[in-house]
Amino acid sequence: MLKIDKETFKKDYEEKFIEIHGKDLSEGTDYNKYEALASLTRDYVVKTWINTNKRYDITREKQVYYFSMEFLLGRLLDNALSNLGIRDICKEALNDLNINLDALEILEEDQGLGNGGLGRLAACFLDSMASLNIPGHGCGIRYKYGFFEQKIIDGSQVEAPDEWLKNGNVWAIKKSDKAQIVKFGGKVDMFSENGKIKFNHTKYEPVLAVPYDIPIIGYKNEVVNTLRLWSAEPLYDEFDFSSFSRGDHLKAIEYKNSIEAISQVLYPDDSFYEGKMLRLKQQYFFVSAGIQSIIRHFRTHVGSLKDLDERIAIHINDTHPTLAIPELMRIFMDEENFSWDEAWRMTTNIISYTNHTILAEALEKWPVEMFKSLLPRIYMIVEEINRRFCEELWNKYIGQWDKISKMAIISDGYVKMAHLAIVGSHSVNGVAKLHTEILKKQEMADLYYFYPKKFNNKTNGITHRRWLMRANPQLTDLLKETIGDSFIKHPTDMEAFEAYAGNRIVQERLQNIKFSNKKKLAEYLKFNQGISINPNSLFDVQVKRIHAYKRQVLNCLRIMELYRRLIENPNLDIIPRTFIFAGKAAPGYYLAKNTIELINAVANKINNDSRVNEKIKVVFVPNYRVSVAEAIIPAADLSEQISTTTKEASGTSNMKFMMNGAITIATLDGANIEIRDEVGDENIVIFGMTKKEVLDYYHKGGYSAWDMVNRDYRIKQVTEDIVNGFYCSDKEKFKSIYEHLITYNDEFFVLKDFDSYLKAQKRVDSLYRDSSKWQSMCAINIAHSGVFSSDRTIQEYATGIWGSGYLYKNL
Ligand code: 26W
Repeated sequence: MLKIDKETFKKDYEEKFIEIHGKDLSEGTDYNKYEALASLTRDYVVKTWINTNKRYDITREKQVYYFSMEFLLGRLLDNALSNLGIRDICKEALNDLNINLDALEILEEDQGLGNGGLGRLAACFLDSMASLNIPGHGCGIRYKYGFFEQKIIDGSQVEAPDEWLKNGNVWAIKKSDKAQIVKFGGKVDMFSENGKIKFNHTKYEPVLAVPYDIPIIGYKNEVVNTLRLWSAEPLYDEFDFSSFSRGDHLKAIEYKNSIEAISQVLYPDDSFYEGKMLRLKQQYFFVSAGIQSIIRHFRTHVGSLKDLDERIAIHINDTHPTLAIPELMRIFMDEENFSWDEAWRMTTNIISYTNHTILAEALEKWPVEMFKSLLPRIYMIVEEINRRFCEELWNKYIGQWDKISKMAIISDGYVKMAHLAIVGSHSVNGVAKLHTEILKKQEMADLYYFYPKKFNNKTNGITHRRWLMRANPQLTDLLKETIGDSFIKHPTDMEAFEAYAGNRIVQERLQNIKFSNKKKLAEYLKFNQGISINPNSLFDVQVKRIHAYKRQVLNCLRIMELYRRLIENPNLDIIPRTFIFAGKAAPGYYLAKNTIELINAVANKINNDSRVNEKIKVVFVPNYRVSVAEAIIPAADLSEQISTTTKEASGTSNMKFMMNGAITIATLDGANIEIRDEVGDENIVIFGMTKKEVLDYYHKGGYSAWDMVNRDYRIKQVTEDIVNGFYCSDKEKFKSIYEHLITYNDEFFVLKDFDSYLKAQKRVDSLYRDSSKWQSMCAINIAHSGVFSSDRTIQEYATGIWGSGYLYKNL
């Protein structure tokens, strides 16, 4: 922990301000003040950062590298101050200077280099690794434009670029001396040297990969790990200009643009794969740069690469960084002269892989021709991995050609990345129990039976430091007052809070804390959207990416049904509710964008109908991101986790809501099942189809959306309301939603689950009426949320997969 007193801090801050702005503090804008504070905080971090790295070099403990296309960090200032243990001193010091720390913190742009769950998980994992003294670092891409900014204009999503770097970024330090060269295209010739086959790669396009390092600060433990993000720059020295006429500077500019494009944008597709060459280029770009820099580091600090697999572990976050496997093979063989067998042994020992989705449309497979032309040497290696793997398969499954071609890495003209990831790693994990079961028994069954020992489960988690301690300081204080502060280091100690579930004073405190968070959110929405909501109503929240399988449409349909009932009977006795939605749709995903339009049209109609306004309101909060989640989640009473059973690999917002004392209404999908197991059936509201019912329909058919419409007048009414002009004079407007439900037979069983969902919502109403009962349920949820801290998850990865984190602790 950093030791600093208030006066020193004040002096440092004032000096820093003058140094970077060249003017007096009194002349500064709030943003100037934020910049000075962030910059000073970074200075404080740097010393510990250097020391951590030195220590790692001395102790030589195993280093973990978490490779991910996405890191959704959010804001960093508060996190840095809290983890350094100087936030209180800083707050007081700034107060003396008439500066409000909270007001400065919200000026920081979110670092939003991720789409959703997978990217945020990577960020939580970095936080946990640093806080648990695990030498674990991130490796990814420094996109110039992060995930797009969502604006809602006339009820529709409009995308604007996220220019998160426009005011610079104090956290990242550019390390030009650690730049690497990544080679694309060209040709590869084989030749023989001293009886060994060698490869000569020529006429390639060189790209300079320049790292920007971001400190990842452990919680009050003197550990600062590194997130290294790579940026693409042209490399004129190496470029072969001979084919251009002299002075053809247009070509040079074209070259520059094409290189810079590599780290320009984050693909805004979540769970939907498109075979875009640029994405494959991004993948190889950061993987190759990352691995080269790791190897270079070990060459300089350790010398020999022999037994590198005992010194490092590389984890690949979904298949996106799978090229790490052939890239390691290439370096071991072509540059370090290891034999195939030795290179393969080390590579598979080093690599481990997490699968995050079973949606078929999300599984990456690259056309062979594209792969080969972009990465000729890497393709040769993948081909050889595939050849050897198929040979093993032939020996085991004699004559079963269909099975073998289904399992192969290369088949039907594609390279299947999940297969490569499974064959080339020692561990394959799913992210919740059900998901892992489905991976093993359904999606990857053949590969599972071939490699049963590789497969394992690691249920996701979230960092309680950000999602509880930062997002909900009042609840944190209540926990400290009641059960002490051991839960900060040992989050499962929160279980002790269960003893207070029946305590009336604690129940009242919980209610007050929730009310205060709701009031804050209401003020935020009033300020940003000009909408008034009632903090005394039940806040019913669904915030996540907009996707058909997550079923925002189901949520919307039941609001439409309730609205119909309220019009018919304005005295209907219901708990007043505010329905809150937020989430981005992939720009090319028409149905998802249409869903946003439907929600906004429903909101528009309901919010302007004075007959029902005292009872219901609908809000769509634009531009959902980490900082918005931090404002919404602690204010939620009800957490909507209503995906079609089997489709949500885990979910992580479900855990964030639970930790903040919301009650979950959920299908038995993803980690909802484990939440149910933790809190018991009486403290969660479960509804919907079972896994077996869903799988049976998918395999055997027999489901009819029309039957649902004909059997249930409410379903008939709400589906008609989508297209009869009730919400929008343009009857065609929501046609795609209607067709998805009816014409295309409701792929995600929205109508099938409708009745059960309505009944569950009714149960929510009656539970909420008994305030004491409700608060005790909230307390039990909070008490059991500790196992969903990413500290638990990371401990499981460290001991079960990476074999890391021992050495330092035993010193
Ligand atoms: C190639 C396009 C693409 C992009 C992103 C395919 C797949 C993805 C991700 C794997 C999607 C994703 O974020 N999955 C989510 O991962 C979370 C963390 O494990 C889970 O909690 C969510 O259930 C899962 O949808």
